[in-house]
This record gives sequence, structure tokens and C-alpha cells, in this order.
Amino acid sequence: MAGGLRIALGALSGLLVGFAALAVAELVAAGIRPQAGPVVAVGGAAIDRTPAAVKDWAVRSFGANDKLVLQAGILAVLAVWAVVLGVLAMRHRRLGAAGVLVFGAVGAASSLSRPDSTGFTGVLPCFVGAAVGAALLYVLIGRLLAPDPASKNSSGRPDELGNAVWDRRGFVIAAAAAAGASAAAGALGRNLNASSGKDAAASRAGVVLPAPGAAAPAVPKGAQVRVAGLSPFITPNKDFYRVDTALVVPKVDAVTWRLRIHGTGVRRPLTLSFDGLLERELIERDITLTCVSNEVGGPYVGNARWIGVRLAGLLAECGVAPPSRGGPADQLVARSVDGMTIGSPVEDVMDGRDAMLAVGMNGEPLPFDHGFPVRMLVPGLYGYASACKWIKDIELTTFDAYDAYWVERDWAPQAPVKTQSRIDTPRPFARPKAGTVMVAGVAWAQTRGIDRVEIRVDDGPWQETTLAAEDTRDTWRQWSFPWQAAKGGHALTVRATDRTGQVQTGTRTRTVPDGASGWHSVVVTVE
Ligand SMILES: Nc1nc2c(c(=O)[nH]1)N[C@H]1C(S)=C(S)[C@@H](COP(=O)(O)O)O[C@H]1N2
Ligand SMILES: [Mo]
Repeated sequence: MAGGLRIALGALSGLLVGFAALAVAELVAAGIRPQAGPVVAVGGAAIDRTPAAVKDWAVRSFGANDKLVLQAGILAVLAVWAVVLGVLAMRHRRLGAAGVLVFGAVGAASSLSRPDSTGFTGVLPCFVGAAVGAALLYVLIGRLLAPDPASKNSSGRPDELGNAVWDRRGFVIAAAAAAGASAAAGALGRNLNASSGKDAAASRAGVVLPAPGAAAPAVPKGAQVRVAGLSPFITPNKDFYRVDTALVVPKVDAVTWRLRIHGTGVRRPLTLSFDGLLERELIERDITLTCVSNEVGGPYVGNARWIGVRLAGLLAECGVAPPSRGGPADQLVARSVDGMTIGSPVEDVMDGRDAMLAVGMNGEPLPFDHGFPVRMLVPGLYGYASACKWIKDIELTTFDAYDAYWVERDWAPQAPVKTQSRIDTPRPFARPKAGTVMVAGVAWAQTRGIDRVEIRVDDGPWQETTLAAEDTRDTWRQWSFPWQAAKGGHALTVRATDRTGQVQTGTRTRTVPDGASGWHSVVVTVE
């Protein structure tokens, strides 16, 4: 066989093998647990190991698409590796097949290293996929190296051109069969995956949220200013930002869901069911949630009307006392079904603010993306330090004794939300007409409240904006400013003052370790 053809067929075999191994592994995973598939396992392990700065860069560069980019990257690496192994196998058949097994081992090791690892069942998909892949590579390459049984020159001796006569028919049949079987396995796997969330979807469809005992007052009319381009006061669920490490969104069945509360200083440990939770007094609260990864001016902040059970009440029932009243535990660690751990100060959770186990978001059960059936919320703390989605366990411990997931990855153990403000309109590099231009945006300082927002044009003086009515101290506040805009390029800068009198600092810091600070600026050209 000619050198070029040799390489091409080897590469093709490698790709087919990679595809087959992946399809088989995903099929096995679908039968066990969607999270055990190789792409998700390797992707998850990569996320776990991503230094804070790189994660930050990925979120900045790819935004909500960061997970897609990661998975595409993994598939690209897999494809390259498969091609290399296929070509290698043309010379060293056993070595090529062994290389496929090594790849399976990488997937298995990734799966074992995940915080939600299930041990043997977790590594099974990668090993089965790799074994099938290795065997397939051995067979395919065998066809390429074997003499053609139909050829007169069946001894495998070179033909007139000096090329060995290979089993073309055998190869094409084996390759087509492998491609067909892989496609079928892949399709079956996807189907199984789709139906694996069926119980969860049915349980969510069956949820009837009881009327809250303590309903939130109506949002004051004046809280929503009518300026085009301004974020709505209540963020619709479909537009609410999503930040988590889950490559596969956990689908939890509310019927079998349980939450355990236990640990240091818990005199009466408690296990709650979803129905048991709904039978308790429910509170309804408007709370603005912010991500610590939000850049100045960034999109990772949203405001919703939540329904849930007060966490402080549940903890008190369990005999938990905050440190200020002599309790031995200063950290509450929430654990999710996907192995995320999130630590919050017990003092904050029990200091009278509306920390809750939320079951409803804007009038419906929590969407799967936002933590169905139950998530935690603590006003005034960044999400990574308070807002555990798909929660299943609460353990009382100390900050000395335990570092939660993000704390192990360079983020601060404790992180109250910083006072921030954002210009929503005009957009950066907009070209508004000279005259009155409405400048508007939002400002937040959960638990403290916003008392003032000022705008500066270029290097001019700070000018007071008009604040919209306040809903609560835990919600963001809209502001607007009719700007008499003169032609030319201008920079608009915003800063807020919270109710403690603290003016938002202009000192720029990065998001790591405890949230970005600095003023948001927008440059526009007035025409
Ligand atoms: N189980 C789980 N809960 C989680 C996270 C996660 O990765 N896994 N991310 C946290 C972070 S960093 C934030 S900012 C909020 C975001 O909540 P949202 O996606 O509903 O907006 O969820 C928090 N809860
Ligand atoms: Mo976050």
C-alpha cells in the first residue's frame, strides 16, 4: 500500500475507533448515570482543576458558552489522539490498541477524581468503551494489513507496483459495520439520557407550590423605570444567569429527594422530604443573586421572587446556635447531588436575614437549571458562598475544619457582596444623537440597600441620578439620568453609595478571590 494511502486509512480507522469507543462509553453511561460519560467526566475533571484565573478567563471569553467550548475542545483532542493511534497502529498494531486503552484509563481516572464519583460504576463506561475501541482498531488494522483473499496474489506478496495487496472488501465491511453500530449506540444513548430525567420532570410537573404564609409585598410601582435597554426589575427565569460546574444538569426526582441536616452542634439531626418542606411555613422574598465571577459591568446578577423555608428556623429546630450565642459551628456546608460544596457563615444565616431553602422562583417550581427541587439562598453573599443548587445535605462545621469546593480553588472562604452599580444603557460604543440621552442601570448592595447613585461624564463632577423606588434592601435598585449629551466621544462612569454610607470604591480589583470592585464605565460617541 502506498505511504499516503496507508496514513489516510490508518487515520480513518483511528477516527472510527474514537467514535465507536465514545458511543459505546456514552451508551453504557446512559444506562448507569449520564455524568459517567467520558466527555462529561474529563470535562468535569478539567473544570475541577482549572485555576481561578483560567476559569475567569474562560467565563470572560466564552460567557455562557464556556462549557460548550470545553466539550468541543475535549472532542478535538480525542480526534487528534485517535488519528495518531490509527496511524501508529499501521506499524505497531498492538501498541495502537494499547493506546486506546490508555485513553480509557484517562477517562476512568477523571471520573474517579470527581467529587460526585461513584467508584466502579463511574469508571465502567470508559473501560467498556476503550475495550471495544481497542478491539475494533485491532480488527480494522488487521484488514488493512491482511492479504486480499480474492486476489490472485493471495500470499500477501507485493504486487507489480511493490504494494502489498490488502483486504479492501473486508476493511470496508468492518468499517461500515463499526460506523453503523456506533451511530446506533450513540442514538440509543441519547434516547436513554433523555428518558433518565423523566421521573424528575414528572415530579416537577406535579409540584403545586402552596401559598406562602408570609407573602412578599407587591413590588412598588416605581421600582421599575421605563427606559429602553434597562434590565427588567424582575429577571425572567429564562433570562436569569446560570453559573455552575455541571456539564449535565442534575435531574432530581422531588419524590425521592431528601435533605439531611447534621454535624457539629446539631442536637437533633433532621431529614426532610420535599413534601415535608412544603408543609412548613413558606416565605416569599425578592432577592438579587450575584456571582463572584461577575466583572465590573458584567451580566452575572439577577433578581427574582423566591419562595422557600427560612433556614434559621430549621437550624434552630435542630438545636443549632450561631457562634454569637455560643454555638460551636461557624460554617454551614451545603452539599449538592453533583458533589458541589458551598460554605456559608452560620452567623449570617441566623442573623435575621431571609436565608432560605428555596423551592419556587418567579411563581414556578425552581427550573432544573436553577436547582430543582431545592436550593439555598442567603441575601448578601455571593452565589459560590451561599446559593447551593440541587442541595441534598447540610453539615454544620467550622471554617478551620473544612474548605468548600471554591475555597480549595483560591476563592475566599467568606465573601459578602460588594456594593456595585452598572450602566445598562447606552451600550458601550453606542452612537446616540446629541440632546437628551437617558442613561440608566442597576445598583446593588444586598442586606445594606442602595441610597445613592451618581454619574460622571468624562472628568466632570459626580451628578446625582434619580433612584427608582426601593423594593427591599436585598434587591437591586434601578436608577436613571437624563444626560444633555454634546457631540463627540464621552465616557460615562457610575458609582453607588450603600445605606451604611460607604461609597463604592473606584479601586479596580479582579474577581478572584472575593469579587471585582471598581467603577463601571461606558464609552459612547454622540452624533
Ligand atoms: N450545585 C451547585 N450549586 C451552585 C453552583 C454550582 O456550580 N453547583 N454554583 C454557584 C454559583 S458560583 C452561583 S453564582 C450560583 C448561580 O445560581 P444560578 O445559576 O441559579 O444563577 O449558584 C451557586 N450554586
Ligand atoms: Mo458564582
